[in-house]
Amino acid sequence: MSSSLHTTRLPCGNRVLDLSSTHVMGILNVTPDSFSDGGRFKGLERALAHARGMVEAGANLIDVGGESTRPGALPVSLQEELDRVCPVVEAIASELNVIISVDTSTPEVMLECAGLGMGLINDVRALQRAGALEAAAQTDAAVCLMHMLGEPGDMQKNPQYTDLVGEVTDFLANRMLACQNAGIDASRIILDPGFGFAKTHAHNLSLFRRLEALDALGRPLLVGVSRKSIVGQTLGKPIDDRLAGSLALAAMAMFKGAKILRVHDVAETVDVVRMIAAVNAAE
Ligand code: YH5
Repeated sequence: MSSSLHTTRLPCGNRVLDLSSTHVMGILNVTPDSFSDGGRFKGLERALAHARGMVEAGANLIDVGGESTRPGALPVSLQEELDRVCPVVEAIASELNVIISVDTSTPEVMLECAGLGMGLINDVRALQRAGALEAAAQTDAAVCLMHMLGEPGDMQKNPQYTDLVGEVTDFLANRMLACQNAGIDASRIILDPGFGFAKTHAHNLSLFRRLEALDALGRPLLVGVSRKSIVGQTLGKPIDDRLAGSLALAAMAMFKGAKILRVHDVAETVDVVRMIAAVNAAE
């Protein structure tokens, strides 16, 4: 297990995340496919029930996302993203004891959700959209900066690196600097190599193998590999058959020092985390 130099508490709005242990972040999609039938109210009820289940299963964070980052997904208007995400954030904040992460690149969504109980801004574009740094700086939420090149629509066309780990590290270091220049203290930041974002299968595997190299940046790491193609391409299995592969990577990520695991299968991943923690705590 790698040692951590960073401090052990991450301020997340009105909550604090203790970084001396590893946490599970449950994924809550609020994209149209997730409320295709039944309309908005049914969608909200269903989202809340899903969030409730994940918290009962041991998730300490819920990641609410209203914009699909799937290649080929249609862009979402500001109003649509607000309409999808805000009611869910508000409902979770009023009912559940959990840190609410919002998967967004949109400054207006960041500002609106900050007032509704958001504790973490999870931006796959690392606050590169116009106004995003300034918006995040106006909140007291933590910020997850993720590595990606290009946009979700074109990122997988032909990703190339001469020094993958070096380039991911430099990108994240530069975004941390941009944050600090905008008034976002490093103590609020967590980092993510962005598995599946502008990376081939070989890139994903070698980046995962060398995850510890990102410790040089001095900030806690979030890892999101649940059900992703890193598992699917290795095992040749469809999305619904990727649980065991995802759990193997969750265990490895924890060993490599990751502090937050972003996953679909919360109960199973929490078992992995608890089991490893028990062995690590033994005499
Ligand atoms: C991430 O890694 N990922 S959305 C394809 C899949 C399964 C899952 C083909 N948001 C991340 O979860 N935020 C997403 O099967 C994220 N880190 C952070 N911080 C993509 C996703 C997925 C894609």
